[in-house]
Amino acid sequence: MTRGYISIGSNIDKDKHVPASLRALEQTFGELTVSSIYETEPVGFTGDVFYNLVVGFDSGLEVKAVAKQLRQIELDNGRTRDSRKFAARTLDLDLILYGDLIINDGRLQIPRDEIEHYAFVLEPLAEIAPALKHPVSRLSYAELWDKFDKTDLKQKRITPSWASTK
Ligand code: PH2
Ligand code: MG
Repeated sequence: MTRGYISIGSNIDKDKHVPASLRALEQTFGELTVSSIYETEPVGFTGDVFYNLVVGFDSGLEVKAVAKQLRQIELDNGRTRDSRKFAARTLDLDLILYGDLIINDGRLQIPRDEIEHYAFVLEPLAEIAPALKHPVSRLSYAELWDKFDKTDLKQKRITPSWASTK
């Protein structure tokens, strides 16, 4: 089994798409480790706020098969073919880590650069996997988050009503 981490983002109907994605991921991979939900300002464009979170899972699948499952869950949740990076989206599931795998083949980038660049990925990852080490820098996610420039940080943990009994 390999331990993987997925970054989840939604800024369209997010109170529907985020819980639906959690149910689908649980059906696909079994028990998940789920971070808090962070309400974050869009990075790179102007628009509605996002929910962002990170989940950990275990899988015996090959990495490409995992990526394929995630694309299917996105499509099942209203994701359209507009693949512009800086645009509103119903559901974005990014595989950010898969064990210590390092891959960059034009389609898959693991570990994703976003881990080190975006607080909306790093803070929830550091919350659920503080001692885990980045496969390239070998720094833990707690260390990376500690060093992260938090000037003008525009995100906060929230508890949507659907998550309050978790
Ligand atoms: N995703 C992007 C671009 N900008 N901003 C926030 N706050 N959250 C995201 O998930 C996000 C973003 C591209 O995937
Ligand atoms: Mg993304």
